Amino acid sequence: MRATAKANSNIALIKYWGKRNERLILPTNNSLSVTLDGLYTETTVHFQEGRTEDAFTLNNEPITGIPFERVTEFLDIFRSYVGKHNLYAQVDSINHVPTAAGFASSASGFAALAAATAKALQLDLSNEQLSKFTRQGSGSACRSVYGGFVEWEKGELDDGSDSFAVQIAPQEHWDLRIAAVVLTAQEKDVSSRDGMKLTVDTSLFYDGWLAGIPHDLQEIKSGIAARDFEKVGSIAEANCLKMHATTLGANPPFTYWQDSTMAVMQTVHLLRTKGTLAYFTIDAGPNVKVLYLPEDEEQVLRTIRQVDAVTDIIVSKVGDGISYQ
Ligand code: 2P0
Repeated sequence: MRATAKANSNIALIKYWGKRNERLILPTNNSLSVTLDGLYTETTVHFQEGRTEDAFTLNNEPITGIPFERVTEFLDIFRSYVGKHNLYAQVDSINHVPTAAGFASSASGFAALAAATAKALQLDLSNEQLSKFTRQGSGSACRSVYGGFVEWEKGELDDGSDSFAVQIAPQEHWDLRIAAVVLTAQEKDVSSRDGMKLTVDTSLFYDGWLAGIPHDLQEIKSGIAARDFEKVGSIAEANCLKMHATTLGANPPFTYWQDSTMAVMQTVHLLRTKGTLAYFTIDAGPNVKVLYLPEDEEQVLRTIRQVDAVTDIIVSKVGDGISYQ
């Protein structure tokens, strides 16, 4: 009853931003992501008869408090599924994702945890089923089950049985690069979970956000199918800006951006005015991810490194889905 799984992180080009059910983690809109090969989590789950509670280490450190509770509550979902309510596990994770603001370690973390748990329990799950389990740990994680380009279907049903991710194009479909730009920024003070809830509950702009989703999804999917980088990049950047606009219409208003965030955004615009196709996207934190084509790598990285606040750049290719050791 022991298994190890590795899951890559992912970056949303069409953002998940808001829940219609917080307990089951059901979203208000479909989202679409690229799986990243350079940022991943490896997790071993070992269920042992006779254990009286779970234990969790992250990067070899014992973890308690809320992060531990999220893991053990997630294991409860599997325990209920198999009807073994007193079967506890040792969970050991190694995170290869910088925990700095805006990098979704929860995506690779819960995908690796779900996959290792299912395998340790010898469950023979389809990717759709695994994605549904994973979703209940963290929404964006349900997309990390797959490699390549992935859409999370929000579903319509109250029980969440039709809310899971599907692959829309494999890793080999398109060789894109995604640079995660690390900034000398403060840790975010509004978590993505709290930020999206405040926005759904109070933002005057939230209806506008939802209204734009069908168009953005349709356009980006046709752009991915045609490998039209200008189309995909511009839709992704605009979608990110609309997501962040909702936070300014919330009560109280807030933003994830800092001076350094805007400095990188402006540098990406400058690259485009000089003829290099590069586009940014930003999650619930100050850091920026930049999309570009392999042939532009040197130009893009050299230009971004010139921004004062940039401390590191982590380059990813399009990654694959879950794997097992
Ligand atoms: C995304 N984000 O699509 C969006 C864009 C942040 C901005 O998914 O509450 O950690 O665990 O479902 O998945 C981050 O939120 O939130 C996120 P929960 P999650 O990637």
